[in-house]
Amino acid sequence: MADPAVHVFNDRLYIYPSHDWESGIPENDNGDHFNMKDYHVFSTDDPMKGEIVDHGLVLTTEDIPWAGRQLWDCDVAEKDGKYYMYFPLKDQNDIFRIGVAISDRPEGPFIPQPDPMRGSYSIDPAVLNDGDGNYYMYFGGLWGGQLQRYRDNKALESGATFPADNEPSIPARVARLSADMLQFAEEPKAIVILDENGQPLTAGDNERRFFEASWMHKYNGKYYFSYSTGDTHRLCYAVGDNPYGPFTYQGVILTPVVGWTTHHSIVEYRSKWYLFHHDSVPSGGRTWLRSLKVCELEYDADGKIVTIEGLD
Ligand code: FUB
Repeated sequence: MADPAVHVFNDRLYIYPSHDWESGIPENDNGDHFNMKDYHVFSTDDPMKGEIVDHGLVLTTEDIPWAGRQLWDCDVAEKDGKYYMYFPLKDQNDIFRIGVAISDRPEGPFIPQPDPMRGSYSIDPAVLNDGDGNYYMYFGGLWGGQLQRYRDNKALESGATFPADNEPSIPARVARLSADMLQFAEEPKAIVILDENGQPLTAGDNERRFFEASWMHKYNGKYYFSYSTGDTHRLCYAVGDNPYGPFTYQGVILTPVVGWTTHHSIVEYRSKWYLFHHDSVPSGGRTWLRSLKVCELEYDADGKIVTIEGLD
């Protein structure tokens, strides 16, 4: 399992990972080897030492009418007693879109909507419940995640375009969700990450710029946007005053792990903070066969996250 999205529902931790398997597809920069086709849900009341319950198969591509291939990182949000699973999946034209599936229970099974979200694109949806009735989706991913194919929420006629190294990097996106949780309530906006001089991170700043795997959590009233730097294999974060940003770069949460991808979620449970992530140690480094990990996460007195060593 990989790409854990973790939330507390009814005082229990629910883990929504991707489900890796050995499909035999050769590895390439488009991530074709991540050929996942279903999800399981897990739960526990003690992430470090407790029993982890596997709630079984909760959604498969066979149930999704518009499915092409590659069910990547999902997330789940609760509203008014219903649970909404957001998942990226390539449609039958091999374009990533984001779909929604609904359940009455956090452990599923989830019933998919007949069509993807209108205007959705790219991968890795992560949803913040801001606690005031508003829910925000953060999404996007470069290379195989296709984010480089879009500008201003429109597909580029020229196909993929990457900025020059000294230009602002391609940003993640955020959009508030509609009251029924099924669509964007507004045009997605760019997540701007500023450096220590108040300038947007540049495309050439590979060790700090956004690549994929958005996550958002709140700590002491601040908004912590965290993400993977992809080809430099770090989990980094930036802090802002509101769900849209801008966010100012703060540092590294997790140094590189075994395996190409790095992906995470951060959650508070029973007064402790946890980092969930994955690596490819149990599969002997096969980057498409990942396993979940969890450790405690600490903040210093200034609210900075203490960096965790990925190879520990
Ligand atoms: O699991 C497939 C992709 O790999 C995810 O969507 C990315 O975040 C990376 O972990």
